Amino acid sequence: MKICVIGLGYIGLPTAAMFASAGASVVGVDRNPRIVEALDRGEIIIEEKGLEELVDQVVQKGKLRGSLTPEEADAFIIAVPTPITADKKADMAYVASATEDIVPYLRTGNTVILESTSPVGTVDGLMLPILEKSGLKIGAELYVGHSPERVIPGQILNELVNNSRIAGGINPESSHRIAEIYKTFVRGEIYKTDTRTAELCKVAENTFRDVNIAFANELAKICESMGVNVWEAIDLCNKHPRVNIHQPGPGVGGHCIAVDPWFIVEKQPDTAQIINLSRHTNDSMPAHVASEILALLDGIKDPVVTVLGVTYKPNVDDMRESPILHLIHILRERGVRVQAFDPYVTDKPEIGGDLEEAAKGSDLLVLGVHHDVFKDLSFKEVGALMRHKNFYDTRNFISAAAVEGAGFRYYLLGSK
Ligand code: SAJ
Repeated sequence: MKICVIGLGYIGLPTAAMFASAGASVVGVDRNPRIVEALDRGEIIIEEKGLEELVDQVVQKGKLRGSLTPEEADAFIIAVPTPITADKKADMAYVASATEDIVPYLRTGNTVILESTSPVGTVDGLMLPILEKSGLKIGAELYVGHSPERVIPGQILNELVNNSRIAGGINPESSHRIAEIYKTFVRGEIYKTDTRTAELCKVAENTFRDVNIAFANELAKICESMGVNVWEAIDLCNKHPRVNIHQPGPGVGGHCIAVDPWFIVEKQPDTAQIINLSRHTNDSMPAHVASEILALLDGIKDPVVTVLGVTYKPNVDDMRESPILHLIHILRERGVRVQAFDPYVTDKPEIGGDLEEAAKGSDLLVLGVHHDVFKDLSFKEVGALMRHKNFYDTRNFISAAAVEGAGFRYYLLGSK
């Protein structure tokens, strides 16, 4: 089987490598020559556990190679970005152009699979009219559908193989063919359904998490006013066999959970009330944390804050939609000098460089992201460099005892 994967990002590249390691002959297509050239050397330009080794292996075996343009294949997988515009609408330009790009290479018996997270109706309304230009009979000579990924950055290779997934075809034969293609490497169950259901499931899964986190964040604000520690309360609530409240924090980042709920709001603005409010609740968290921090700095002249961790979540290098970047921006706008340190951000020396530099003269240390390495921080040494020893934890990650023992005042989001 030959597979052509369009888009070599966080999803396309690992997927291409998985198909290749399962024995398929794979061509990975990207418009960015830097990605294609790196791939042909067996290298990658993103950070993901185990991915570079796997890519190198399959490239050496001749099973995976890069290309700037598509080629004839048995199956085409579209894994291009679907970002949101400034007015919170899905930008489907990459899906449209990737679909246009493959049309000249389509042959009888091919399967086209959209992996990119997309608003309901994308396959029917956007892709099929383009694919019809191939002259092939859709559903009889050309099989089409949506099979969204469910993998979590940091665990992509493991989850690609072991998670269950959905095969949503435009007709049963398309669903069947999509399932057979993924079965080559997926060990999880593959559930067949129609295309619109598959599209809805993907955005609903991420929206479930967003709404649940918004609930946790709202509880955090409520607890601050009521003198309750939200973390302890949530922990105890979750001892109930049917309760699973997520964790509060400084906001929701990444290119999935902070984005996908808008795809539902866009299509059903009058009905998607809870979803809309949850997005706004989570987006309000950086400003909420900033106002808590400004209150702590009250009375300090020319305040300096040190932020530990700026990525969108722990133990990854990805800063896309990071709420911590918003927090830093708000604090700077309010006249606070902010110095940041994140050991994962190696390509920006002013952030990835030096904890000592970032802590020098600071009045408050803010834990923005709970990277595992921060557990080993010596608060004694860091505190010695600071002007005032204050510590604010947005993640309930560092114990009060650890920082208070080093002479810090300890503050925690969601508690008073
Ligand atoms: N977060 C919280 N509280 C929580 C959990 C997460 O504030 O209890 C924040 C994180 O700090 C981060 C953001 O949410 O800023 C998103 O992180 P995440 O780990 O929840 O999810 P992603 O965006 O890395 O990956 C999600 C996953 N979706 C679900 O768990 C339903 C993943 O399985 C999807 O494949 C991925 O989106 C995607 O590509 O759509």
